[in-house]
Amino acid sequence: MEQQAPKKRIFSGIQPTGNLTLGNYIGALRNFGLLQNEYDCLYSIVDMHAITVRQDPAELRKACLRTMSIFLACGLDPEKNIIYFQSQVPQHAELAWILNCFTYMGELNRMTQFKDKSAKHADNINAGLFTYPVLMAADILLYLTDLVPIGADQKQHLELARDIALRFNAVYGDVFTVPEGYFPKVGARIMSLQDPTRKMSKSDPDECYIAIIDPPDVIRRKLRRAVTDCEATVRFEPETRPGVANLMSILSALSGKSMDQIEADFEGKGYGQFKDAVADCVIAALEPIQKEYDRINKDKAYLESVMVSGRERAQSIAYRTMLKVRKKVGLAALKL
Ligand code: ATP
Ligand code: LTN
Repeated sequence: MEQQAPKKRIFSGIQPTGNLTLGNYIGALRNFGLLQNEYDCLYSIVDMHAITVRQDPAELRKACLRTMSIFLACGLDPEKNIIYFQSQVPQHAELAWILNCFTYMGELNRMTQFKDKSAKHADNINAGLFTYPVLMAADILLYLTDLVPIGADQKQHLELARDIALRFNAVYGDVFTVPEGYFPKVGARIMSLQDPTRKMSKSDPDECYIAIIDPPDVIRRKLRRAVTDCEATVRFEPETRPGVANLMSILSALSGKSMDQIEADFEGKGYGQFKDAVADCVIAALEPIQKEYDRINKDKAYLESVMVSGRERAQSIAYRTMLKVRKKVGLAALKL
């Protein structure tokens, strides 16, 4: 009998900070569900990354469960995918330390997310914020990941993870798989509704983003107030008219329509009609997810069972990789 080739592995992570946004959905989460039949997937709620900025402990715990509920509400099947909390698999921290010793200060200094976040949190520029990309590299490399579905903002971090893997492999032989990125064709970078030159981020003020669990009237209000320009024509000109281009990207990503089609549909129509159409489309796309979310987020016993099984399955892969890494590097053997 012909043997089936093993499935390729996917890994991605989302921080449990605040409420997940439409940007997280279009840029990352939506693709997770599309990949679950073809690949062997791990999706992690990266709570250790979240504490690189100060978090309220009770709120962080709730946000972790909310994030897991959203993963499930978006259609991720916990049998097919390993869904788990990063901090419950200690090998992430262990590998991050080792990879720190294979990463240069100069590389970390170039990371634009570090620059942005240190400007945002000037009173707390901690070492964890600086080495954040190394923990992300550890997340990915720990599972010998082939493919990483992410938004465009994470491209630089993924490049670094690849460089670290190649550097490690050059010294110790083929230990890590060198991962590739998987980016959506449209919507890899959804922009803030209030400042369309910056990415939509869940840690920005509320009116800048649409949360996946925002009620329909809030979604409509936020979109009506989204910053555009005074041209009043629906044309895709991202350089000069980023606000309208962003709304068109949202519409295109969710409806599957091309930019040309959208331009034609709104020929001679004003921004009011256009924004309402975007709102209709967003509300319709999020409605089934919100319904599922309300049901799942109440079911704490179910969430607990997903958490335990995810943790165990992730740990068993992580443990095997670490045995190999520790041996290669020359660390003391673990006696079990
Ligand atoms: P924070 O504001 O707390 O830093 P965030 O909104 O940037 O968070 P993350 O948890 O860091 O969200 O990102 C999760 C995933 O969502 C990543 O793959 C990231 O690339 C993607 N993503 C985040 N924001 C956007 C966006 N505006 N457009 C497209 N993809 C995005
Ligand atoms: N750094 C990412 C979140 C993240 C991640 C990962 C994404 C942490 N570890 C591993 C993909 C793979 C972010 O800030 N969006």
